[in-house]
Amino acid sequence: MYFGKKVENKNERIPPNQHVTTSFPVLHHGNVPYYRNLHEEWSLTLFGLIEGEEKVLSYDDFYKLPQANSLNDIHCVTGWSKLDNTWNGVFVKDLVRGIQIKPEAKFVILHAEEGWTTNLPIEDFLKETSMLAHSHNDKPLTPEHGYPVRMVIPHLYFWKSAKWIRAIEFTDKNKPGFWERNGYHMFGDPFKEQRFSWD
Ligand SMILES: Nc1nc2c(c(=O)[nH]1)N[C@H]1C(S)=C(S)[C@@H](COP(=O)(O)O)O[C@H]1N2
Ligand SMILES: [Mo]
Repeated sequence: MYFGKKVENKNERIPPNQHVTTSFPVLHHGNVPYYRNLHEEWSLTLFGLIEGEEKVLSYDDFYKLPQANSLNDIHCVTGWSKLDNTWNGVFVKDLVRGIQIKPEAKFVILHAEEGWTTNLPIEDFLKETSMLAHSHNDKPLTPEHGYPVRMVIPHLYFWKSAKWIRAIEFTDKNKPGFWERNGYHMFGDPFKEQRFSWD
């Protein structure tokens, strides 16, 4: 199943002041993690405003969730856009099927390796196009691009798409993440050019 807009005129898909690249730039703060044994070194924790205990998924648990494909465009706040990306992984709606999110949860904080975080409203996290991806264009993610699992939130600037994701926090407060504390926008809609906090 492919999600994503099939707009004939590609120009309509390019947000203002973005240029299209066919390469796949690597952008992040901090170090690339290298895992030797995913079963021992990787897990994904869902915590915060959910009913019951926090939920910890192992690498195997994650791969047992319904697997899907998604097709979309990505837009980096530094100015590049990359069209027609295929991702394989688990849609957020399938990830959260087994948990009960409390109604007070209005925001989500994505936690990655080394304490890196990003924040977004819960409805954007739960959008049908939001995915936890393990592959890009039919190949497993490379360590630089987020192996083993990264977030893909295609409708927001790509800094919201946490690489090396390790936990998802459901919260009632919109706590700024790493780039949001460093001057980037709390929401980050590329079509409204919400790059910096003052935009
Ligand atoms: N964990 C983590 N995820 C991150 C970042 C980061 O610094 N750390 N940078 C973000 C930014 S600014 C961008 S543009 C994309 C880049 O993803 P790519 O390197 O796969 O192109 O990752 C996002 N996810
Ligand atoms: Mo970015």
